[in-house]
Parts: sequence; C-alpha cells; structure tokens
Amino acid sequence: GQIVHLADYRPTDFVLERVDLTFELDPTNTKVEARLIFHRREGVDPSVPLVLDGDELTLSGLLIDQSEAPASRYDATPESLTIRDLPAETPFEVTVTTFINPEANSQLMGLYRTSGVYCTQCEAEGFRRITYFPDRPDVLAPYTITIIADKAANPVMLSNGNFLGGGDYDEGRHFAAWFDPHPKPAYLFALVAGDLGVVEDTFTTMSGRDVKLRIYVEHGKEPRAAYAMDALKRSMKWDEERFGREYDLDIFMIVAVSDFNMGAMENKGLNVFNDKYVLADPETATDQDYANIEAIIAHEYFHNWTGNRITCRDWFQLCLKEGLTVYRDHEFSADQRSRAVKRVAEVRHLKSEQFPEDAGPLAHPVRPTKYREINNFYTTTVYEKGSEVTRMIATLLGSKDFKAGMDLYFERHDGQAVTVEDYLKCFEDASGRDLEQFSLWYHQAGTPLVTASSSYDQKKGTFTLSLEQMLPATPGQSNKEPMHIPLSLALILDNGQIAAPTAVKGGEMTGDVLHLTERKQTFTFSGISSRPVLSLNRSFSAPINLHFDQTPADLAHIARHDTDLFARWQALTDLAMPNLMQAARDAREGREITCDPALTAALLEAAGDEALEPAFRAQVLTLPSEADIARELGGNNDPDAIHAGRHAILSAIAREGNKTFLRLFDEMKIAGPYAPDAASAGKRALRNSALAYLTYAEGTPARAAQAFAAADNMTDVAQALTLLAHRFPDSAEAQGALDTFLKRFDGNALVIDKWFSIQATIPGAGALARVKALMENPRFVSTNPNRVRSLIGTFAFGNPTGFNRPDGEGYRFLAEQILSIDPKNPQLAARILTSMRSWRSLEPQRADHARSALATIERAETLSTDVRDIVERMLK
Ligand code: DPP
Ligand code: ZN
Repeated sequence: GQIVHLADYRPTDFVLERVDLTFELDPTNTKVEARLIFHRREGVDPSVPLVLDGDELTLSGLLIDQSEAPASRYDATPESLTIRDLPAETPFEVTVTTFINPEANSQLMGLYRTSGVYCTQCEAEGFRRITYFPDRPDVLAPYTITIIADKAANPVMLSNGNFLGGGDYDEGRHFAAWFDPHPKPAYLFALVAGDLGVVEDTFTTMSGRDVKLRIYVEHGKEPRAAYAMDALKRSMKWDEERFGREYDLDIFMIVAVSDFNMGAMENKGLNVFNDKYVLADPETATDQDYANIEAIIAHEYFHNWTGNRITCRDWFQLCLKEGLTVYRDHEFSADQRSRAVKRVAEVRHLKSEQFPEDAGPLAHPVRPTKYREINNFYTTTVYEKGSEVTRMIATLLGSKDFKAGMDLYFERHDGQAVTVEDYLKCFEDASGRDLEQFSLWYHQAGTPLVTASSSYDQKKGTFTLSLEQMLPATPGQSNKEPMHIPLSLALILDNGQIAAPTAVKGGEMTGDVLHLTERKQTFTFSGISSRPVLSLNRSFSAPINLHFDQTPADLAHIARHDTDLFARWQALTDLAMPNLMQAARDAREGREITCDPALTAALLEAAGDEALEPAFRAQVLTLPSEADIARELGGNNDPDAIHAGRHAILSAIAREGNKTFLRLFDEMKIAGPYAPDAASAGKRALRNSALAYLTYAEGTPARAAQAFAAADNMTDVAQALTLLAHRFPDSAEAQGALDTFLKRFDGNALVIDKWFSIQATIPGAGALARVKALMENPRFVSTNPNRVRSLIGTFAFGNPTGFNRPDGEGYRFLAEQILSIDPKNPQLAARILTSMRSWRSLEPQRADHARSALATIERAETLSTDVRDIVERMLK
C-alpha cells in the first residue's frame, strides 16, 4: 500500500458514460461481464492509456468495441488493467470478463457469501474485487445490471435502481434486470441474491409518488423487521419535512445479513445492513438496540441525498458525506426522542471515542491530506467530529441561513462529486459569512483546549470573561492557527434567571453564542446587576476541552437553574470528575477514598427531580466511565486504581442515596407490555440505574437475581445479567443466570453476542482466562465479525481492568488475535487493533508491555496494509 496524497488529485482522462454488468452467479466461480462505455476527456492525447483498478483479479476476456483485444494492447495484473491504442473516435466500449470466487472471499469486500446468500460490499474500494474498473468516487454513471442464477437457490435477485424485468433462463436458472438511472460511483453498487424472506410496505412521497419499501431478512425473522420498517418510514417523512429531500426511485430495499464488517451500507436503493441494526423484538433487543436501529436506518436512508445524489470527489472528502449524514441522523433522533438526552448521549460518545483518538497516535484531521489505507479512515473523527463541525456551522449561521446553505448545496451540486470547499462555499454564499477561519476545523487535528477565567465588577455591573485557546500538537501537525470556536453561554443570576447583557465588548456575540476567534480574547458584558454564574459551552456548542475552575457551589447552581438541560448534566459531570480523579489517585496510593457530600446531594437532587424526564435522570446517575476518568487524568494511568476509585465513589453514593434508589426502583416500574418508545426506555434506564446502586449498597446478588427472574424484556434481562456477572462473577446466581440466558436464547446469534460481551467485560484480571475459555466454546465463530467483536473487540475496548493487566498478558493475547484475524479479514483486524490507541497514556510498566505487543505485530512477515498502517502509526 502506497501513500495517497490529496495534493495529487487529478480528474480522470476518460469519462465513463454507462455501465452494463452481467453476473452469472456461482458460489465458487461467478462470471462477471462488464461493458463500459467511455469517452476521452477533451484535450487528452489519444495515446494516453486507460488504466482500470483491480484487486486479486484475473482477466479472462477483453473486447474493445466488441472485438477481441490482441494481447499487445493491454497489460493485466491482479491490481490493474492497462489498455493502450484505444480508438481515436470516442465513445468506445470496453468489455471485461472476470471470474471470481464469492465463497472464498473472507474479507467481506466485493462479492461474498453469507449464510448462503450472495452479497456485496464495495465501499471504499471493493468494486475492484468484482471487475476491473475506474474505482474512484468521482467516476459516476448509470448502471444496468443483469443477474443470472439458479432459481431454486436464489429466488430473490436484487440490485440498485428500479426493476426492469426477469424470467426463466436455461438449466434451472432465471434472470433479473435492474436499472439505476441516477449516475453513481462504483462504491454504491450492490447485488444481493439468495433465498430470503421479505417485509413489504409503501411510502407516499411529498409529491404523491408511491414508493415500494422492502426489507429482506432470513426466513422466519420477518416479524423482527417491523421496527426497522417503521423507522424507515419516519426517516423518509422527516427528510422531506426538515431538509426538503424526497426519495427518487420506485423502490427502496434493505437487506439484513449476519456477516458484515460495518454497521450498514447506503448502496443506492439497496441498503445492506448488519442484521444487528435491523432485527428487533422486545424479547431479544434492548432499548439501546432499538435506538441504534432507528439511528442507522435513518443514517443510511439520509445518505440517499448526502452521499449518493451528491457524492465525494475523492476519499479525502469522506467527512463530506459521513459527518453531514451523522449530523442529520443525530437531528432526526433528537426530534424523535428527547433532544437533551440525545445530546448527552452524543457528547458522551464523542468524548469517550473521538477525544482519545484525537489525543493519540491515530489523530488525523476531519479532512485528512494523506492515507495509506482508506478503510482505516472510517473513524470517529471523520464521522462524529465531522458531524460536530456541521453542527457548529448551524450554530454560527443560525437555523435560517444554515437551511439556505443546505438548500443551495442540494441545488448546486446535485449529481456531482464534490469537496469540503464546495460544501463550505454554499454556506458562505447563502449567509454572506466568511468561513475561512472556521474551515480550520477540517484541517487541524486535535481537540482544542479552551481555558476560561472570569471576574465580576459589582460597581460597574460588568462581567469579564477571558478565554485562551490552545491546540495540542498531533502527528504531522505541530504549529496550529487559532480556530473559530462558537461558545454558547448563559450568565445565571442568584435567583436562577438568565441575565440579558446590555452590551458585549471584545468580540462578536450572536444570540447566546460567543465567537472565540483569537488565541486570547477578553469579553466584557455590561448591565449585569449581580455576580452571575457562567454556564459555558452549553449544548456542547463546540467539541473542545474546557478548563474553567468553577466552585462546586457554582456548578450546583448551573445544575439547578440552567435552561439548557445539557448544561445541567455537564455541570453535574464537572462536579463528579474531580472526585473520581482524586479517588483514583487515592486508590493508587492506598489512601482512604472519600466522596464529596455536595456531589452526592446534587446527584440525588437531580435524580429525584420529577420535573426532569427519567431518561435525563438516568444519564445524571451514570457517572463518567473509567475511560473518561483515564482521559481526564491524562497520563501515567493505572486502570486498576481508576476502577477501584470509581467503585468506591459509586458505593458511597449508593449508601447515601438508598432511600431515593428504593423509591425510584419502585416508581419506575412499568405495568403492561413492553414498548420501545423513548419515554418507556427512559423509565427502564432510571429503574435499572437504581437497581445498580441498590446492588452496590447491598453487596449481595439477591436483588439483581430477582430482577433477572422477573424481567419480561431484553433491556431488563441484559441489565440484571450484567449486574450479576460483573459484580458477583463467582456467585451461583451469576452462573445460573448466564446458563439460563444461554439456554433461552441459544440459536439467536444477536442475543448470544450479548452473552459473550457481558462475560468479556467482567472486570478484573480473571477476564482474560474467561475470554480464552469462551473462544473454545463451539458458539464462537471466528469468521463472523459480530461474534469476534462481541468477544475479542469488547474485551479490548470495553474492559479496562481485564485488558490492561499489569503483566501485559491482555496485550499479548490481542496481538495473537490480530495476527490470526488479519489474513482472513484485515478490516476487522485493523479496527480491533485501534483499541490500543491510548497505550501511551498508561503507566510505564503497562506501556512497555503494550509497546512490545505492538512491536510483535509490526515484526510479522505478512501483514495487511490495514494492520500495518495502524500498527506503524501507533508506534511512531
Ligand atoms: N458508508 C457507510 C456508512 O453509512 C460505511 N459504513 O457509514
Ligand atoms: Zn454513513
């Protein structure tokens, strides 16, 4: 794998006008005939050859304008096909024939088989594993697809676009033809064939067109697709109402498969999903599963406009479709559920996943300028920070100008492959605002640190706020320019009212948003009658680290009075964090651990506040995770001490809040059948949180075992089982519950994944032996990505004490696993390896072990480009 640079981008010499593909499907020997019509771009010399991409391909036939090409006119290697002496007259036609083996495709890129079904995954560069092709996102064409396959085994044969027709063919085979009129790049191509069940519905678009909706699943699983279908219809409606985007084909299809490297894929008109994000029923799916399904169904659907109709010029622009589409799915979920709770969940996720990435060896800009393996750039920085960047544009411009900018983008660039610059220009043109400095958010990696200090002058009635921004160095970027940072703020007075300053000096303020644009900037607010408490970065208006020394009393004031619910949650977190950090230090030094009564009081007050929705109160009771504490501590970390400290704080809160938790456990019980709606999910979350605290205080498994036995839905079952297994791993109750669970759900892969994950995350040094034993379980399938992630991935990402054993055995185990997964599925191996991205912030002994485990991987003779890229960046 060579390094690709953004600066080297240039348009193709040839324009692809049309694509005609015929597949004769066979499990081990599929014939692919690709007829491609090209014309030479103006000014390109006729001697310039046509170079097509391939990956592990063998050419078996080549026609130029329907006549066989002599060997002297082309060179074919597994990675490319170069054709010379092309007709001077254009357009011309090139017909390429290849044979591929779907059954042997364990990478799950290109055409592969999953549970006897043919399936494709072409993003980013999988199409070149099917046929030689100009496999880059700026090559767009309409596609006609003909599929021929054994009729009995493949009654269903699908591709992108609208169905043209089909019928019987020879030797028990049949055919189906599809036409997609919307020009698209090859990464959006899809083909599915096999014997699948289907759920059907229809949607009438805003202009009155009826669209057929079909979700394909394994036979027998149809009832579990009902929620996904409902989410799809809500997504289609929402995109019309909120963004004015209408669906553009006669049919929209989703196929759920059980072997998939990612979450899902937005192929035009034919989304392919990891079945984890389609299938749900109350008995087998948790509230979180339902929320994920809703979000991902929406995400892939929204790509139809942000990604498909308007696509990326090159893969450096990945955030253009991903960041924007994540922003859109976040907004959708916020509208469907509770906006504040959704924002809290987003920020938790951003801080626990993206912030560590941005602070470690894998840090990269939202719009990178080079890559060695594009698969490694489907990152939380491109997705989640990319979404935050669009969110900041909306904050800076206000909703009216933001909408005008989006409308202009859809109008100006429909049918094109564009860049981040094109995108930003639409907002500049629509609003008249200069976004030059703002665009640094795309180019400078690292999480900005903003340090704030303030003072109040009673006599003058002025409040002064001094801000300083600092951008840490990241790989390849040491000197950085100050960014344009939008900071939503409120000055909260004694009586809980929010002050309205008569004037603001020192910089720009629009609405409640302060524009921090300089390295150091001081703002003065006049007309403030009493000392206010400053609530800063409300709603997490900018994805930054904020250092602002606020007293516990001020934080409690924000937690009680801010009208921004997110800020109230943030204040409580800010109150908890120093306690948790101190507890970790005390645990490490063997000192006694104490919990500030002010923290307990504030948490219990919010938890018991009936004016607040239960889902929000549950978020309040969920203290920062061990990974969050590690991040705040910043370095020389001892995961065992962090765990012990956090445990002590939780226990102290549990003892102090016993009455509150007993009451909540009782009050939040839902009578009647399970419903996945947000309000019910919130009650379950609060009740399960109370259950966890009660269990902490009681120190016995009895209550959790009772809850396990009484649970009538997967949310409650999984919570009780997790509590039992994590808190009392050696108890008869935990073992009994794990056995019962296994017996009840054996055969349901998605639920068995949970059984593996819950055990992989049991804290403590014993986890590794448990994980190794589980790998010997016949239910562990080393070729199924979901199963591998549920055991090995969850252990490495989600079990800080078990994985980070002081003796380094966890790292050595992971290195072995990476080396064994890599030859089969490099993408999966590389992804799981990123679990070690924060190894440098471990204490020296663990860090040494981690480094040598990484070095073992690096020394391996054969490594995929995917894993080599990650391991080398991590060791650099
Ligand atoms: N493009 C896919 C997505 O929707 C890749 N997983 O994010
Ligand atoms: Zn996406």
